[in-house]
Amino acid sequence: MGYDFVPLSTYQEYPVEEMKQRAASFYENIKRRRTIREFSDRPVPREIIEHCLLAAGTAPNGANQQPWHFAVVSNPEKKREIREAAESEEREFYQNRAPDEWLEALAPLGTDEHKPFIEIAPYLIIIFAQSYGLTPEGEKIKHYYSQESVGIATGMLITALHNAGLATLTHTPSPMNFLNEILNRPVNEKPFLNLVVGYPAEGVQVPDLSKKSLDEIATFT
Ligand code: IYR
Repeated sequence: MGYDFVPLSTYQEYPVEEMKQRAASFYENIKRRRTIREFSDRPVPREIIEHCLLAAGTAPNGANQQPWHFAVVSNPEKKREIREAAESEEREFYQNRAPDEWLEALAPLGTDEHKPFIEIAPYLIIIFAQSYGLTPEGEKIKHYYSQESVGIATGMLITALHNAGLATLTHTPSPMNFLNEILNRPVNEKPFLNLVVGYPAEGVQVPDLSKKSLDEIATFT
């Protein structure tokens, strides 16, 4: 009942010098990625989104269960519904739910409950994690490492979109269960992230922050 095993035919080795160059140039490219909070309404061809989703779908994941669903939203009416529901949760978050410590951590970013980008950006990709699977008969199938798997796929999606020349925002209104209702997703799927996708708004500014050094993030033994 297992898989057939076939020779690995897709792996590509590069000469060491080329590897060094590729590793360095990938870093030079990915370090240009910045989260933005203001988007242009310029349209983006759907084919680009499709290829980036296919890239995300290649992510390593628990038992190859591929426990994800990507709900791509471009419909203005749906975007409006999502904005309204998200802003209402965010209002509650900023006014009541968030502990002072959390608000203090967020203060340097200058975020608030207003989320106009949800309607302005050409695409929202709502990523759902399937906490369990369902057979056609409605029986539950246990999923393994679904959060980790979806996290990895999301990272690959963000990387693929950046590589294509698009900007993203990882938006996490909390709670997000309103997304199941608006997008008609089943109960075994839990919203993981709202990934806002498009071109940056003209003149957009980003916080002048820095990333930790290699010494701070890694040890070699
Ligand atoms: N979801 C809220 C709050 C928020 C939380 C974290 I952690 C951030 O890094 C950014 C925002 C919002 O989107 O405003």
